[in-house]
Amino acid sequence: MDAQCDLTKADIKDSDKPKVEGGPCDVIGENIHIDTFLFEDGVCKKWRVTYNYINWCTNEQKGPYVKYYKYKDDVKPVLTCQDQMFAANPNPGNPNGICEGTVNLEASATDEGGCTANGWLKWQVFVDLWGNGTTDYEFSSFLPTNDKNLGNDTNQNGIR
Ligand SMILES: [Ca+2]
Ligand SMILES: [Ca+2]
Ligand SMILES: [Ca+2]
Repeated sequence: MDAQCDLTKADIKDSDKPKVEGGPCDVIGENIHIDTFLFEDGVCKKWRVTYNYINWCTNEQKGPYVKYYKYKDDVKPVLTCQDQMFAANPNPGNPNGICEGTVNLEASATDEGGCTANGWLKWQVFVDLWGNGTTDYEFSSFLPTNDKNLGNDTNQNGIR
């Protein structure tokens, strides 16, 4: 079942609880225990709710019954970036032509929707040199941080 970022006993509807029946005059005691599990540094959460019941008239115990609740962040990050232009200068030593430039690509993103403001954002940048439809380089937070060599294909997906 889905839940909001905090799940307390008050949030559990009676209709979600296990059905425990006693006799007409019995007194049923209910014990609810909630365990919380964090995923992705707390952006997503899961709760294990354990129910135990005792019939105070007969001392009959029922349970434990276990139900799970979850909160999943389905909200996409919002990306902010602008078109950027960079100067290129003649370089006779460049084998592909005479001009060469250095580019510094910048973009930022924010992501609401999770249960914490301190979750991580992962990123990938694909570079298509010459704009010919083939991706020539990738840069990504999924790759090892010590992978600085433009010739390496560390994740072996065919893109250096
Ligand atoms: Ca999100
Ligand atoms: Ca290309
Ligand atoms: Ca690769």
